[in-house]
Amino acid sequence: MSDKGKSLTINRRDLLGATAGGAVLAAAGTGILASGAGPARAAEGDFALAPGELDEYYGFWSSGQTGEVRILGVPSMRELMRIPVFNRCSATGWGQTNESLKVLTEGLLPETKAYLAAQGKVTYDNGDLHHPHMSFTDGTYDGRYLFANDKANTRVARIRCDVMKCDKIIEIPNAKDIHGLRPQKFPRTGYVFANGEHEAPLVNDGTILDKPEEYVNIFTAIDGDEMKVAWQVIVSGNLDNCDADYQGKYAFATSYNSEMGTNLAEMTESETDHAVIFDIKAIEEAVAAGDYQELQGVPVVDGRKGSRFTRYVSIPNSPHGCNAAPDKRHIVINGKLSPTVSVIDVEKVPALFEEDADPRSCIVAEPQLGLGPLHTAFDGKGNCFTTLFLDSQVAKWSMDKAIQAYGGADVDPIISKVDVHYQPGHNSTSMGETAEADGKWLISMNKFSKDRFLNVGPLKPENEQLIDISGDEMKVVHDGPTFAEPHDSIIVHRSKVNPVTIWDRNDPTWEEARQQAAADGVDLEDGADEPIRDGNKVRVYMTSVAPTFSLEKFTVKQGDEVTIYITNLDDIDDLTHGFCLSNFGVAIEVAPQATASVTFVAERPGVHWFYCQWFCHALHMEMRGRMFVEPRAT
Ligand code: CUK
Ligand code: CUA
Repeated sequence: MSDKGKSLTINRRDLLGATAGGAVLAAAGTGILASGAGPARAAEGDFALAPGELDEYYGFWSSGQTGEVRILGVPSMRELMRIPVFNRCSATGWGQTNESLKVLTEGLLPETKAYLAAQGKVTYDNGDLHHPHMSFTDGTYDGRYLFANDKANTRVARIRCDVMKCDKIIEIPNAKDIHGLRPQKFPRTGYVFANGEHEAPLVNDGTILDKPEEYVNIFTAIDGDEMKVAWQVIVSGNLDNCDADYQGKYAFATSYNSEMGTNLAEMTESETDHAVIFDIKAIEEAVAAGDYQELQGVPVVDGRKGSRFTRYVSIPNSPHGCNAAPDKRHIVINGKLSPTVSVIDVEKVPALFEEDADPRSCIVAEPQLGLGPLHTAFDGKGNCFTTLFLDSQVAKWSMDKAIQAYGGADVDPIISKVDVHYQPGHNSTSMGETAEADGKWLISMNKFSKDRFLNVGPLKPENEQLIDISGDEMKVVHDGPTFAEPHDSIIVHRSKVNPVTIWDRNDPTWEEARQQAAADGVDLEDGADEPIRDGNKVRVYMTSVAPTFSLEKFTVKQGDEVTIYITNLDDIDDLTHGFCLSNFGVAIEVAPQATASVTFVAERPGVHWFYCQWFCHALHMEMRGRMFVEPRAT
C-alpha cells in the first residue's frame, strides 16, 4: 500500500523462511513476550519491533466505560497515546480547560443542561465509548476524523486526526443511548449512522411510563462535517450495531429485541429478531419534500414495520454485530444467541422494496460457525473471521463456500478456528472495514483475561490478542492486558494518517481566547505583565518557554473569578508544558504552540505556587511561580 511500511526491517515471510528457531528475532531485540513463550512462539513472533522501529499501522481503540480513545501501534501493540473524549482527564485537563468545556457543553440539549445544573455540573464526566470509526472517502479511510458513540449519555463525538483531539460532541435528541455507530463509506462521510439502543416513549416527558407497547427506537443520521443531526427514523424493536454499504444506498442495523420486551425473558422470547435496512435515498426525498414530523428541531420519519423507508429481515434470535465485507457486496449479521451468521447480498436489497417481496430473499448464506458469534472481520481475500463468545474462539470461514453451501452444495465453509483467551467480543483486521482490507493482522478483543496475567486482585484486566492471519492457520502472537476495556478497534495503515507535530497558532481551538485577548488589547504570544481586571473577573495572560513562565508572580483578590491563559511559545516536538495550580485542583496541558485556558474562583487567600506539570527541561522543577491571593476585607 505505502512504501513507508517497508521500513519494517523484520519481514514475516522472510523470517519464517529463514529461521527455524527464532534466533534472528532474539538478536533483533524483541521487546515483547509472545503468548505461551517458547521457541515455536518466538518464530511466530515477528510482530515485535526493535526499539525505535515504527509500526506499520495505527490502531484506534475504544475504551468502553473509561470513555476515551486510545492509539496503539500495530503490530507492536504498544500504547502510544490516549485521547480523552467523554471522560475527565487529570493529565491534560480535558473537562477543565475552557477549550475542552466548550466541546463538552455546547452540544448538550437544554433539558440535559438543566438536569446537570441541578447536580452542580456543566457536563457529564462519564461516558461509554464503544465504537471508534474513521471517516471514509470512496470506500476507504481518509484520515480526517474519528467518530465515536457514548452509550451512557446518548452522545456522538468527533476527533480531529490532525491533532488527535476531540473537537465536537453532540447529544442526540429523541434517541436513547447511542450504541452502534458507523460512518458512510461511499461516496464519503457524509453521514455518521448512530443507533439508539434502548426503547422509550418518543416524547419522554413522563406522560407514558410502564407502557412498553408505546416505546419506540430511533436511528439517526448525523452530518459528519457539520456535526448536526440530519434526520432520524423511528423503528420497531431496538437497534444494536450498524454498518453502511459501499454504494451509498443503504444502511443496516441489527435488532435483538423485536419483542419489545423489558426484561431478559421477554427480550429473548421469540425465535427470530431482525436486521433493519434503511433506504437512504427514500428518507432523504421524504425529508426534502417536508414529509416528516419535527421533534426537537430534527426531521423524523416513521420507519416502523410496513414503512417504505425500511425493510425488516428476520434473523435467528438476537443478532448483534453488523459488518460490511470489503467485497462491497455482502453484509454479515452475527447471530449471538444463534450459532449462525446471516449474509445479506446488497445487490438483492433493491428488490425487497418492491411490493410483496420476501425480506429473507436478500439472505445468500447462513453458515453455522459455533456458539455466540458476535462480530466479523475480513481479510480482503474472501475470508471472514467471526468471534465466538461462548466458545472462546475465532472462526475463519469462506464467504464463497458459505454461499455455495446455502445453495445446497456439500461444502464446509469453515477453514479453521483458533482459541482466544477468553470470551471475545469485537475483532478487527488491518484495514478490514474498508475496500483496502489487506489480510495481515487480526485483533481479538477478549472480555476476560482470567489466568493470562499476574493476578491484580478481583478486578482483572481484559485481554486483547494479536493474531497473524497471513496464512491459512491463524496464529495468536501476542497477549495485551487492557484496562476497561478493549471494546472495539480499527487498524489503519499509517499512510492514511498524518498528524501534525506542533499546533498551528491559527488553530480554531482557542478562538475564544484569541478574541478575549484582542478585546483586552493583549497579544497571546506576548502575554501581559499584570492581570487584567474587569469587575471581579481577572484575566492573566502568560507565555511559557522552557523552563520559565513569563510571570513569576501575580496578585488577585479572594473571590475573584480568575482565568489563566497560557501560550506555549516553544515550537519543537515534544516540548509540552503544563500549568498546575497547587491546592486549587487546576492542571492543564499546553502543547507546543498551543494556547489553553482555565477558569476558577480564587476563594483561598495566601501564597499559592503554580508549576509546570509536564516534564520539559532539566530545570522543569524550577519552572514555577506564585499566585498571591489578597484576603477579602472583613
Ligand atoms: S457491542 Cu460490545 S462486544 Cu457495544 Cu460493539 Cu459487540
Ligand atoms: Cu515546562 Cu515542565
